[in-house]
Amino acid sequence: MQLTDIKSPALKSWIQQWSDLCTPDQVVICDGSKAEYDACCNLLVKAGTFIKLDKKPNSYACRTDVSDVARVEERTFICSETKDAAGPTNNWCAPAEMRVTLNGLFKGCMAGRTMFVIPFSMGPVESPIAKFGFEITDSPYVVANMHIMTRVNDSIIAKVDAGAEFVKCVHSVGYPLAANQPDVPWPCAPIDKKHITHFPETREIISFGSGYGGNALLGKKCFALRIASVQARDEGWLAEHMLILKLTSPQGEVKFVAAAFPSACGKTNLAMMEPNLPGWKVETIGDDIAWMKFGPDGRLHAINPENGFFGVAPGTSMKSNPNAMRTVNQGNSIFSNCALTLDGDVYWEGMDQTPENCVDWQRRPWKKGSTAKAAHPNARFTAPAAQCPVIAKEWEDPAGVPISAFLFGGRRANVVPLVNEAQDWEHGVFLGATMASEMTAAAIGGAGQLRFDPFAMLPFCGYHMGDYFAHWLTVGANAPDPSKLPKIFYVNWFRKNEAGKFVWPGFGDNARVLKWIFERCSGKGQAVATAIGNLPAPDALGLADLGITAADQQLLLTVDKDGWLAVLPQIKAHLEQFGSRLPKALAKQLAALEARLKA
Ligand code: SAT
Ligand code: MN
Repeated sequence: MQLTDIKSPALKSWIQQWSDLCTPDQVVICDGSKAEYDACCNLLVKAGTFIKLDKKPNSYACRTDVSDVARVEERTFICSETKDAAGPTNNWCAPAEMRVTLNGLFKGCMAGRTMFVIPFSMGPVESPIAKFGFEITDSPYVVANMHIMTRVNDSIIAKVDAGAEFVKCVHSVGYPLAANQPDVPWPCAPIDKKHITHFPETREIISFGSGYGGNALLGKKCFALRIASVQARDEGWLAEHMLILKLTSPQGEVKFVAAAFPSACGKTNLAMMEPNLPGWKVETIGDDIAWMKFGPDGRLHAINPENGFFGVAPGTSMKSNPNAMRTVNQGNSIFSNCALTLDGDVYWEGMDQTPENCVDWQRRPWKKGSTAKAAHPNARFTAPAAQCPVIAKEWEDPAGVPISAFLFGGRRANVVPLVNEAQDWEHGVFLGATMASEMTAAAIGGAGQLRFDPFAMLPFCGYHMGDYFAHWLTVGANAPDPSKLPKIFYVNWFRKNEAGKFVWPGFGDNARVLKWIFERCSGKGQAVATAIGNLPAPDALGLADLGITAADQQLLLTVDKDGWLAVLPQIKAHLEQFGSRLPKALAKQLAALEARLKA
């Protein structure tokens, strides 16, 4: 396919305009084929970016520049027309001003490189919940990863020619090549030149200077969360930072659950969990993002807009997440910033076996027992979702799956019990809006200070967070049948006792909590109403065989009123930052919680 074959004037002129500015050597319209994927990987092997693995079929290890290893939140901007529209939790820049900056940065930035134009769909192409995007990029690493993470398909061009909408994504590594200048294995720009920018009103993403993860694979956080959250607000649906799982009871009854947790709280592990409960089954729909709309049945239906997993490698093992290991072991995967074993496999901290020797993520020799990390802590695997041995058969259903329950949670050593059911939708929105994790002693603020991450959307909401809360309330209020709204729960797998030990085993035993949630959604499952919500009745979780002491069970299953009263001022201060845009209903919820705790 050539640029001249594209009929849509909007698409064609957009590509032409960027190619004129970036001056690449050539423009390639991608088709999503296996041949194209292989060609990109071969190109990357030749460039020294990729190393083909001997031990995993069709898989590659990749090392980035040491300065380009994670998302850069301080270089991420929401360029809405007004600062107020971006709200207090986003970096804002006036769109006109940012466009001047970006024009300067992009001028000639693809010299000596190929400009790829990637047509992709977030979600199954035929789904009424899916959306299309085009990503312009000068990085074959991005093309290869987008092949796994999204549905790259040139049939989307005909749909856009026929009038379908698309989100415009532009990316450059920001490392032009002069004539005869040799390339480096990981081209990128210095930190002060990196810009991850979003223009919500025009549904545009423009990203400069980084080749990594969420900075460069623009379908993921930039489109599927920051831009999609704005589309969802405008169009009356939800774009959320949530895993989606399918839960089947021993009787064969099925419920779908979506869960929002901040980074490093085990979303991928929960999505692929092997239950420690005979007869119960967990299968995966998605591990990071959920898009949800009401279906004709009046229920909220979710799709996973992604096509693969971009999972954190360190800590992933046959013990913590066997199904993730089985997924990557099938091959067809890209490993970024992992260590390389001498026999051509990857290694990371927390894996089941540690090799005597390997080459670390910075290409230095590494020995077992070394204090330095072999893999970067944010090392990632990119793997096709279809390869997951527990992928649910419904995962590509264009209609999405009907959600019965939402789970929210964070890492809380104190105060917050194992599981708590919201009294109703509005109370559930309050729980989502006040989601928090404790900061460790190492972080600024110190131990015991809460870091609030509402709905796990803090770095991903493309507009004012106060308006986002209001949107959640509106979705509940406008539900075609309020009795069919998902029930909302708050969970905490990370409670510790006075000895500083985790009191909940987690992992496969989290299924016991899922079981109770399942039963609550069926109108069964015993609960007691408390000041903070509905907690499992004694024995409702059936913990007898877990060997948890009575004192520790108390921590998991009762309300620490003094602890709650002590954190209320932090919750209050958190909500107050949204000023007049904090929905009245949430201020009311806070006052009611305080009254119940003091009663
Ligand atoms: O780099 S990503 O944004 O894709 C992953 C993450 O940081 O959560
Ligand atoms: Mn995520």
